Amino acid sequence: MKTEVCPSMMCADIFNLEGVISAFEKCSIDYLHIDIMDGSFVPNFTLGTDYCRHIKSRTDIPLDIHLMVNEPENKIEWFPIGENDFVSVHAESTNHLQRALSRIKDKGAKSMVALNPATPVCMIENVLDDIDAVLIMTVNPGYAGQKLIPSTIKKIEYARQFLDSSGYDNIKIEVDGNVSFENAVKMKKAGADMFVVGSSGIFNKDYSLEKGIELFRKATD
Ligand code: S6P
Ligand code: MG
Repeated sequence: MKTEVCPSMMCADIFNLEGVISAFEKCSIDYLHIDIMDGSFVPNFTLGTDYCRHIKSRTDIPLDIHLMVNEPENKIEWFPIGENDFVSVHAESTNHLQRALSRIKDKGAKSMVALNPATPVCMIENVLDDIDAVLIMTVNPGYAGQKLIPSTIKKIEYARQFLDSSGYDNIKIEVDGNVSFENAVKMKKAGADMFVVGSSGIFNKDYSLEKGIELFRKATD
């Protein structure tokens, strides 16, 4: 599958969002990854519904909304989403995973299940018909700037094999957490398709976003 680059907007310069989005448009970025945290499912607060609305009114780049909130099934309708957008919900965040996924589909968007590093891949076994992608967290969610949990590389490999052997080779794998150029090469080899790039990837004060994206694409080609 084609490598898709999804910059993490929580790492973007909040005082220059216009410049950041223009740079991403110029580079034809695939998705804008937007982290939503509720201070309960994860120990932090980040971006919210108004932020998504503003971004959506400014650009046609599809959104990749990562919900790190409890009971996401009751919050999906708060977000401005359409057919090109992805929404991910954590398997650990709800007793009603299938309901949450079908609510995303009801809004016409693409659905994704996110798995914390300790959550096994088998959690998706009974929702394969309800998803377009699996998000393998390669750090524990909550913060940018963390170190990769090494066992997650094997987990990506396992997830790819599991999906392919179950007849779901159309389901993409996204990776999120310490997706540096070096780690991205390993993740790509293991079977990742969508890469959330943050402070260890393209948001780097040593070069521009455009340069960072160019280097990232070269590294994962
Ligand atoms: C973490 C969040 C992520 C981060 C991203 C940051 O809970 O889901 O999307 O924003 O991982 O990237 P980095 O390179 O700083 O780890
Ligand atoms: Mg994220």
